[in-house]
Amino acid sequence: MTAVSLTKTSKFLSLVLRHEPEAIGLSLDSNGWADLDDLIRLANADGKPVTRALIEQVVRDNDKQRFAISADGTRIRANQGHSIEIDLALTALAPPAVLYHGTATRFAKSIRNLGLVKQSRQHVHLSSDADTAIEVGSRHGKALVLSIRAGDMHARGLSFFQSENGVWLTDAVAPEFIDWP
Ligand code: HQG
Repeated sequence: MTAVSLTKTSKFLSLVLRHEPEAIGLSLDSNGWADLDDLIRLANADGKPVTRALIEQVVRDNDKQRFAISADGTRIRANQGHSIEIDLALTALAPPAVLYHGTATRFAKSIRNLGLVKQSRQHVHLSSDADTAIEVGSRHGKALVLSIRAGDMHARGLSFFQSENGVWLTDAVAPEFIDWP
C-alpha cells in the first residue's frame, strides 16, 4: 500500500470518527466506537475504496496511533481529537509536574488573557515532550511552546486524562498555570 493511500485513509478516518460520521451515514456509540463492517460498507457506498486490510494497516502503522480497533476486531474509534461529543471513558490520572502545549505565536495575546480553551475539540491537548508540542504548534503558524504546570493544576483538583496514544487531555488551562518561554 502506498504512503499516499495510507495518509488519505487516515484523514478519512479522522473525519468520520472524530468530526462528521454523518458524512457517510455512520453512527458512533456513546464511547466513540463505530462498527468496522458498517464503516467499510458505508465508505465504499460513498466512493471511498477502503478495505479491512487497508484500515488495519492504517491503525497499526499510523505515526501517532490515532485509531484503535476493539479487542474482538469488530469496532474502531479515534483515540483522541474529537469535536463531536463522545465519552472516551478514560480514567483520570495524575500528570507529570510539567506538560507542554504547542500553539502559534499569533494566539499568544488571547492565551495570555483567557488561558488555553478547547475551541472546537473536547479537550485541550498537551504533550509530555516539547518536540511534539513544536510539531503541533507548527500546524497553526510559527510555533510557540508553553509549559503547563500540570502538577499544580492537579493539586488544585483539576482532572487530567491520557488517551490511548499518549496525548494528555484536560478541560482548560488558566493563565496562572502557564509558563511562557
Ligand atoms: C489555540 C493534532 C486563542 C490552541 C495535534 C490551538 C493535537 C487558543 C488552537 C491535536 C486559545 C486549537 C489537537 C485562546 C487555545 N486563544 N487560541 N485562548 N486557547 N488556543 O487543532 O492542540 O494530528 O483544536 O493553542 O497533534 O493544535 O489531528 O488543537 O493552536 O494532538 O491527531 O487554539 O490535533 O492531532 O487547535 O491540536 P486544535 P491542537 P492529530
